[in-house]
Amino acid sequence: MKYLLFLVYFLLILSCSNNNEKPKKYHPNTITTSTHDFVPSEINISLGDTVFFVLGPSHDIKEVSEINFSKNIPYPIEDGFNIGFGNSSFFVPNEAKTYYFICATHLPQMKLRVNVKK
Ligand SMILES: [Cu+2]
Repeated sequence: MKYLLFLVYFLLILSCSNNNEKPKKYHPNTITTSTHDFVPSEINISLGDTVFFVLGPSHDIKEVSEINFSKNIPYPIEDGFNIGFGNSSFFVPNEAKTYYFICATHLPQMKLRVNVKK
């Protein structure tokens, strides 16, 4: 009987600790950061979708033109989307096109394309 009680107690503790260790659930269209990359580095969405960003403390993100993206020039688009270091935010594209983003600190590696289709 004592053994059974111990077993029940043990299973209860185990199930509680499992609940605490569940990984954080992110929205499917979420961009995170890893070392010197956006994860994923390219995402395909539809007009009306929202892209969520969860940036690590050493990363920021700025929207740049396609030319600056390809030449690794961290010059942002005027009135473009941006998020400061380590912040979380979201972006709702208003055009069906490809949006280009960079983390200025980690160019030429850290780039992101958001492909928006109608
Ligand atoms: Cu970065």
